[in-house]
Amino acid sequence: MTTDERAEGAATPDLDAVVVGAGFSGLYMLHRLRGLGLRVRVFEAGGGVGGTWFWNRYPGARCDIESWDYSYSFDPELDQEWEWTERYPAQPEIRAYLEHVADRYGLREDITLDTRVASARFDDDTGLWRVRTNRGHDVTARYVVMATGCLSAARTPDIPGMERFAGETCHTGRWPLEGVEFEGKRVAVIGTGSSGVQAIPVIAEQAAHLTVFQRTATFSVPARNRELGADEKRHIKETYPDRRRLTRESPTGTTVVRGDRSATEVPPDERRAAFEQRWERGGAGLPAAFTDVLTDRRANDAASEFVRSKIREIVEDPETADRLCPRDVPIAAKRLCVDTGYYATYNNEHVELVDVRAHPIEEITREGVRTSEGTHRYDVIVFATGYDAMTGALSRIDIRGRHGLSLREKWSAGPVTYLGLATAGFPNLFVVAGPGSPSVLTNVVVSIEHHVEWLVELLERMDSAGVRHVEATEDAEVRWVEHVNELASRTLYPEANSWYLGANVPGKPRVFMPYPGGLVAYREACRRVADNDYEGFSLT
Ligand code: N01
Repeated sequence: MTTDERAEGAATPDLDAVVVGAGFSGLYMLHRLRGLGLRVRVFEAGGGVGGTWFWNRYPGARCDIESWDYSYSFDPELDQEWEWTERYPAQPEIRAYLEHVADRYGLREDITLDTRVASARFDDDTGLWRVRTNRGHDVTARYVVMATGCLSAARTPDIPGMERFAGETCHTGRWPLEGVEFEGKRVAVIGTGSSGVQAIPVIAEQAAHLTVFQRTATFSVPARNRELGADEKRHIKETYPDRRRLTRESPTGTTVVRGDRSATEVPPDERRAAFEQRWERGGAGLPAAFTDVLTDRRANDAASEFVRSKIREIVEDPETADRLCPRDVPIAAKRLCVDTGYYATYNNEHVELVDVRAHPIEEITREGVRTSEGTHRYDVIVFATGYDAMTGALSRIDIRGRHGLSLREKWSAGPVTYLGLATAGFPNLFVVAGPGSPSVLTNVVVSIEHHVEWLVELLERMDSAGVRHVEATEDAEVRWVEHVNELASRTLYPEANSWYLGANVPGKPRVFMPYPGGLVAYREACRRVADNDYEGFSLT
C-alpha cells in the first residue's frame, strides 16, 4: 500500500465512531454523535440496553440516588413525559427508563447487542482504530468511545473449590436473567457492600436459612424509600428546571442539601441532632450534614459513632451488633450503603452473620462453604463481592494505541489519564466517566452528561478546524494524576481499603482512581482546557 493509498484509506473508515457499551453513557453518546451526523455503532455485551441496570437484577437492586436526580437532563420533554414512581428507583424501573430512551430517540438501529468488544487497535499507518468483537465484527473507525462503566467488571473471588459446589452460584452484578429461586432454601451471601446490603433483607424474606459472610463491617443508612404520590410527582416535574440547575452546580451532582459548618465547631447535642435529622430523612446525605466529615478525623468519628449507636439500637443481639459495627473504616471513605431493613434483618432467627476475618473461608465444597470453624451447607451461594472497578472493563479489552502500546501495560502501576477522558499514546480514544474523573463520587448520570457534551464539543471543533487526531500529552496526564492524588491526600478516602483504591482486587496497584475535588471544580478544569485551545491535548 502506498502512502497515498493509506491516506485515502484513512479518509474512509467503516464508521466514524465505535461506542463500547449501551448504558447511560453509551446511549447518550450515540444520541449526540448522531446529532453531529456521524456514523456510529454501539457494541453492547448485554442482551439489552441499560449497562449496569441490565445486569444488576438481584433482589432489592435499586439506585441510592433519588430518581428525580438519577436521570438524563438533556431534554426537558423527556423530564415531563417520564414518571418515576418511587423516591429510589428499583432496577426494573431504571431499565424501563433506559429502554424508553433507546426507543424515543430511535437508538436501537445503531446498537449491536450480545456482542463484546475483544480488541481495539490503533493503526499507525491509517490513523484509524480497528475494533474486533467476540462475534466476528471487524470494523475501522476514526473514534472509539469507551462507555464501559466504572462498575461493570464483576469480580468473584478466587476461593478454592468453586467448581465443586453442587448448588447454584450467582454474582449480583451478573444476575441470571431467569432469576434465582430462594424460597425454602439455605442461602449464603458473601459480601456486605451496597449490593449485599440491598439483597440480604430481600433474600432473608424468602430463604429458609441465610448466612451472611462479612469480611469488613459496613456503614449503612436507611433509604426510607417511598412511593411518590400524585402531588409529589407533579411538583417534581414543575421544579425540574431548578433541580437540573442545582445538580449541575452541586459538587456531587445531586439536590442533597449540604451543611455549611464544621462538625467540630458545634456542640455534641447539636451535632447529634443534625445527624439524627438526616438519618430520619433517609438516604446517603448523612455525611453532608457537615463540611468536614470526609476530611477531619474528629468530624468523621462523630458521624461514625452516630451510625454505630444506631446499629446497637436496631440489632437485638449485642454480639451480632458488635460484629456489624465498622471500626477500622472512616464512614463514607468507602461508599456509604443505603438500605431498607439491613441491620434489622439480623434480628431474624434464620439469619446468621459469620465474620470471615475471625473464621476465614477456606474452600467451597460440594455441599457449601468451609470456614476455619466447620462446613456450612447451602443450596445457593450469592457473591456480592463487587467489581474490578474503574479499570476492569477497560483492561479486559485488548486496547492498543500508537506503536502497539498496550493500555493494560501502560496502566500496570495504576490508571493514567488526562481529566479522566483520554490517555497519551491512544489518539481519538475517549473514556466516559473514566478513572481520574469525578464519576463514582458523584451522581454518575450528571457526570456522564458532562463528559459526553464536552467530548461532542471537542469533536465538533476538531472537525471544523480540520484536526484528525486528538491525544492527551504525557505531561498533562502526569500533572493531572498528581493533582488527583494531592486532592485525595487531603481527605480520609485513602484510609479505607476500598475499590476506589483498587484495594479489593489482589495485586491491583493502590491508587486513588476517581477525582475527589467535586463536579464544580472538575467542570471548571474541563472548561479551562477547552477555552485554552484544548491545552494538554495535542491536535494534529
Ligand atoms: O461491591 P463492594 P458492591 N471474601 O466492593 C466482600 C455501586 N452500587 O457490588 O470490604 C469475603 O462494595 C467485600 O469485603 P471487603 C456502589 O458504588 C450501588 O456491593 O473488601 N468477602 C465487600 O463487603 C458500590 O460501592 C448500588 O473486606 C469478600 C463486598 O464483598 C459499588 O457498586 C447498589 C471477598 C464487596 O463490596 C460496589 O458495590 C450496588 C472475599 N474473598 C452497587 N471479596 C446502589 O445504587 C470481596 N468481599 C444502591
